[in-house]
Amino acid sequence: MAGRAARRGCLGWDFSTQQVKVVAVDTELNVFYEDSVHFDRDLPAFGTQGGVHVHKDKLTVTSPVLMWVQALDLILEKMKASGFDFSQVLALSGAGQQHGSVYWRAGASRALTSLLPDLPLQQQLKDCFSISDCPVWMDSSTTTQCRQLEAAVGGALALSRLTGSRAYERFTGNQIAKIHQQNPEAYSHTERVTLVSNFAASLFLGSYCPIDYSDGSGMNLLQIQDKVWSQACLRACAPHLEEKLGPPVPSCSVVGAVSSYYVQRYGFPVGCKVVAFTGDNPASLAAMRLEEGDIAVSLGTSDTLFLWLQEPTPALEGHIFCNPVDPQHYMALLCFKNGSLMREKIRDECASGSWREFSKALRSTEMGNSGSVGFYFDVMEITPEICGRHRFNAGNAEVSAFPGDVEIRALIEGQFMAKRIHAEGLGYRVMPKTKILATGGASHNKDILQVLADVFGAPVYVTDTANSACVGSAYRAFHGLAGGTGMAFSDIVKIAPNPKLAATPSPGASQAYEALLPRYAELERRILSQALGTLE
Ligand code: XUL
Repeated sequence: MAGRAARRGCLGWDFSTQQVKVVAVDTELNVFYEDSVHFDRDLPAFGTQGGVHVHKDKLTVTSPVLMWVQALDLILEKMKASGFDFSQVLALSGAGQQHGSVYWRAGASRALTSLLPDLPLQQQLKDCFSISDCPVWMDSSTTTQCRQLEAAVGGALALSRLTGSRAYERFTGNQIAKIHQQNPEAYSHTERVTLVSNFAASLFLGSYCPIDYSDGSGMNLLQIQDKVWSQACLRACAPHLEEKLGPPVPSCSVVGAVSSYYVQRYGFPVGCKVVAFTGDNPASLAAMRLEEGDIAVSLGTSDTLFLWLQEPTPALEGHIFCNPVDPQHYMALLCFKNGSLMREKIRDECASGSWREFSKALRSTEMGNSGSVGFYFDVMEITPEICGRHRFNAGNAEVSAFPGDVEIRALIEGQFMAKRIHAEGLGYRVMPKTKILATGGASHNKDILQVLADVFGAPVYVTDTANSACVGSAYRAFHGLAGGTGMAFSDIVKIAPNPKLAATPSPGASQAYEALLPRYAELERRILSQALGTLE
């Protein structure tokens, strides 16, 4: 314990949907302490499932704000009880589930700035919120507000060009608009609206912490190019919103020092720096140490892509956020719903449920699948909005079935071609130095990763992303400590362990996919227009 207690380092927090987590990372960038408080299990009085309450309409999803406050009390007490030496903490930062919002009642600022060290936070902040159940990212009850916002700024694409995304139900501007429309009294009694990320940072600061550019990009309110609130969007959502949000700041800003509450109650050093908190996805990008031209592919239940972009072209799909580690640049997030479940289905149908057989099929078929192309969307896909299975032979004629091994390759090539095409649609370009970082269940399968390397023409590395939002936050704390904006994040994190190389493009890969990629894109357009009924 003594050895552990003496390590100097930074804390990285994650206020996620199901739990609050923390890691401590030392100056060599090794994680030396982790802890968590699980909402359902450790705070059962709030009666959440998976950290949330799904309301009767099935669309409204909220979390009690005091559960988050109490979770912070609990985790700090756990750390103290385990002998964690807070006096060695140089700086801290954190992440929050994106899009969720917290409504601070008029007068809350006073309570926040005058916290008494002998009482838990929860006791002192219990009357500080004008809305007790905060809308979170799983909420999809704001379709009306989304349409209103898009109409107010000239349509979905105009909104996307301005804010990085078309209107999405979970995005905070639409959530705020709903609260203002349905609960105007609570809204008018709100002095500050924060995201989950800067709510958590405010608890540490003992005063309101600004929203950072990166998480602020998930609100449909921030002009991502100019980094200022869009007056048109603010006006469309709710009155007096600009003063309730406060000005946004670069994600690597040092926003202040921890409140004396933490110094006196837990022994944090006086002046321990707080670096702006951000969203969990931006924090994960920092943990993976993505750089310009890199792409991270999480192969899970659904597949997610994170891209580093220099010049984004916002579209009707996907999200562009300001980059959390470099304020000049951007990141994009793309979600593909048909991920592992679809791969498992085809494995069961065509490879007797065996990954070994599945891999064998990938090895025994050729890059480009002799022209056979397939789309496999058993559930309505998000990117693009297509449903069903569609197979095409080399002559672009739709066919009803493929032999098993062709089906397997068509599925995996199709999934990765879709990722490349839609990433390119947002302005992404493969560069000579591009790395692909793969994570998630399917990243353990070398043959699947080989197809990924071939389709993108770039090497694939595997990386462990357990606790990535926390670890990325701790890295960001080191970055802020070293000067933030004036210092390259990559220089700070270069000593962190490198990901493992798993696959390099096969000879001839770029030729094989050069022609296939535009064909895939064209067939996708064909299916989409058929679905829309615009083809005779
Ligand atoms: C991203 C999103 C989720 C949450 C999960 O747009 O809604 O990934 O950030 O915590």
